[in-house]
Parts: sequence; C-alpha cells; structure tokens
Amino acid sequence: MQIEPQAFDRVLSSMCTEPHPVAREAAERFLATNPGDPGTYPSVSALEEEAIETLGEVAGLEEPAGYIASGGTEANIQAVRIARNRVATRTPNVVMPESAHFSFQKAADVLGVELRIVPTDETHRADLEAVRSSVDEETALVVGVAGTTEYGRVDPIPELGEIARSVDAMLHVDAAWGGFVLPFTDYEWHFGHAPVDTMAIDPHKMGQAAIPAGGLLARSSTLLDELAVDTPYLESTSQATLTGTRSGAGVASAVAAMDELWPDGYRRQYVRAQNNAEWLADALEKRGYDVVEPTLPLVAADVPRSTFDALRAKGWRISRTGTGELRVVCMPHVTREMLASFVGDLDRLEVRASVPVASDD
Ligand code: 0PR
Repeated sequence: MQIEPQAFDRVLSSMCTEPHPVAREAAERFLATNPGDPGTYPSVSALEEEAIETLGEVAGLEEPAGYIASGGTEANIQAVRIARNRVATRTPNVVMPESAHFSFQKAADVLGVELRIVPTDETHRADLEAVRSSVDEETALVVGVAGTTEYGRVDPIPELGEIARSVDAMLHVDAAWGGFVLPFTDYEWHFGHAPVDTMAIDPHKMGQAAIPAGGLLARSSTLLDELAVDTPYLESTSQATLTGTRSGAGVASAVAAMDELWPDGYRRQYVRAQNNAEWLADALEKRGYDVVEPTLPLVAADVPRSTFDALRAKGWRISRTGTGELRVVCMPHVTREMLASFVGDLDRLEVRASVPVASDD
C-alpha cells in the first residue's frame, strides 16, 4: 500500500489530533486484543478498568462505572438508551439545546425517542427558560454540553441538573471534546458539581489517544446495567457495550495517554491551546472580522465564503459553523507557527481581494 495518511500541518478543524507517542505505541502493541471478550483478553480488560478509573478522576466521580466506547456518538447513544430504559412511559422525550452534537439525532432515531431541541441564548448556551418549559413527566433525559462542537461553550450544568431532577429525568453531560480541558477551568461541568448521571468524555479528542477511544461514564453500575444483555457463550456473563468486538488499541492508547498526561501534561496542553485560540481571535479581530470569543480553545469568526473557499483551496483544513462562520479548533497539533502561517495566507488573500481590477484604458 502506497498511500500515506494526511499530515497535520494544515488541519485546523478537526477535533481529533496526533496521538501522543506513548498512545501510538500502546495502540500498536494492543492491536490484536478485544476488550469485548474479557475472558479471552484479560490484560486489555484490566486496562479498560484503569481507563475508567482515571476518567472518573478527570470527571469528579469516585466510583465510576463505564467503558471505552468507539467515540462520543456511541457514548451519547448509550446515555439516551439508559435513560429511555429507565422510564415507564412509552413515549419518552429527550430535551437538549440546539448546540448539542448531531449524534443525538442518531440516538433518537435508533431508540425511538422524541427529541425536543431548545434554543441557545446570546452566549450560545442552553436557554434555561426554554429547557424548563420543554420538560414534562415524559422527559427521560436532559442533555447539557460541556464544550460545544461549534463554539466550545459550556451549558449551565448545575441548573440543567435541577431542571432534570424536578421532573425525575436523568442528566447527561456531553464533554466528549471538552472533558480534557475543563478540569483546568472554573466551569462547573462534572459529577462533583451537579447531579450528573452519565457523561461522554473522549480520550481520542483532547485526550490525545488514538482513534477509536471514546468514553462513557455513569454515576453507578446500576445505570450501566440498563444496557446489559446476556452473553451466553462468552466466559463473561453480560455486555453493556453497543458494539461487540471492540478496539483494544483504543483502550490501551487511552490508558497510556492518560498515564502520561493526567493532570500536568493536559494542563500544559490546555494553557497552550487556549493561548493559541486567544492569539488567533485577536489576530482576526484586528483584521475586522466578527469573532466569537474563545472561552475554550475553539475560535469562530465571520469570514466571507469566498475567503473561506480560497483558504481551503490553499490546503487549510477548516470548517464552518451551522451559520457559516469559520471554525478553528486549537487541538494539540495546532502550533502558533501554523496559525501565523494561516493568518499570513488570509492577509495575502484579502490584499488581493482589495486590489482594484485593472481596466484596459
Ligand atoms: N459530542 C461532541 C460535543 C462532539 O463534538 C462530537 C464530535 C461528538 C459528540 C461525537 O463524537 P465522535 O465523532 O467521536 O463520535 N465532534 C466532531 C464533529 O462532529 C467530530 C470530528 C472529529 C469532526 C474529527 C471532524 C474531525 O476531523 O465535528
């Protein structure tokens, strides 16, 4: 096979990153292991327990239950599934802000629950009044996002918890992207801050593990039991995961990355990424663009479509928010030099755009 994977030197929109060298090495070593069959692959199974212990530490949960999933999508689907299975009603609903990831649409479709999507306020966070007026006795789950995909915003998690409790619903926090930066901020987002029942927190995003390594955490193993099915021909007796055969590489790389980086390495990474985001926001603002302030390391700015397209044509891997703003995610592989080179390209494009077209006379 001749083809090489892409380089990361122009990747500005991904929520994944180059795995940490120790994560890469662990992934290679554990390629031929399957945590879906703990009776046959006990060492990767033990590693998965370690991964959940550490994820619990990151997310303020002393006795965590959970597993390493294929990603945030699976974790979100499983959280909706737990909540759906716990309510008596035949017509359960899930209330979430419009900023929540599209994986909840998949969850609702697969699981047959009604999705009630409420607006965000002017700070791009869940509008609490709208959430309050959308929940009812058939609400199985309220979703809060801790680090939204488009703007990196953190919903008011404790308040969402109160609303969920007022109707006996569960609270799920989607920290798939934000989970490894939020511990170093003042946000209230985790199990220790609010009555959170389940959480998505992905080592394969800010956690610098290899893909696939998502995380599903639950406050208690009873919650996870809602997902368990019997596995008669395996040595283990039941399975709570969505997929059967799973990636031991993902599990091992998650443990290796977290062993290496939690907490100091992740803290340094957060500070560097946040500084980069603020530098870029400042550079874009100085050039007259409307910038959504980066409260986490993610910058959105109102750059014209033609400029956006020209930057993509130059090889920059950038993406847009639902309303069309340029979106740059300051992941660990994003350096200041990359951002400076990106802004340099932007300047050259804008100069060209402002040069009047030469006339013939
Ligand atoms: N929750 C949040 C808050 C997310 O941002 C994402 C993914 C998910 C859940 C779903 O996670 P998985 O993709 O692991 O299932 N957010 C990014 C997105 O959809 C994922 C992404 C990753 C996109 C890498 C591009 C990319 O190169 O935009």
